[in-house]
Amino acid sequence: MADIIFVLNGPNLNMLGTREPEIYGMDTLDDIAGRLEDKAREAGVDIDFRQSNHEGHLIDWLHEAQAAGAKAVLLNAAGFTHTSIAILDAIKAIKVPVFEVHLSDPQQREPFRHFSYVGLAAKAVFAGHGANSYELALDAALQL
Ligand code: DHK
Repeated sequence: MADIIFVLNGPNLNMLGTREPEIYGMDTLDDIAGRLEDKAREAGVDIDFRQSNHEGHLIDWLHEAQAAGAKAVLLNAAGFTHTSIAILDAIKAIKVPVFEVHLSDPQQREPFRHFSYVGLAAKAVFAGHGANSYELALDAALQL
């Protein structure tokens, strides 16, 4: 069976393409998923790509990644990045390496985005490269 990598997306990322395009770009989440799937297929890896606006779904899916034997998780927890101790705890509760992903660079934005709970447990952070941040994170995950 092929290795699997989970790609988990948090709140408002379903709005990509029309959501503040000057910050997040014009790509939709489906565009991003398609590119990741193409890249993963070349490497013989499966992608399980999901989005939810609900914190608990992201936590359940982090647990599920471990149960499914996922090789890595790419996580854009979006706004929960900066608020969720529960998501931090979920990352710490699993052994699967989690790569933090952001389209924008939160360090260059409002001060309330500078702190990341996810970053306290993430293996690496890929931010500020638009949709390409996901592909850079996938490259890193594929090298594990
Ligand atoms: C996405 C969001 O929705 C914001 O809440 C984060 C992140 C940044 C991104 O750039 O992908 O602050």
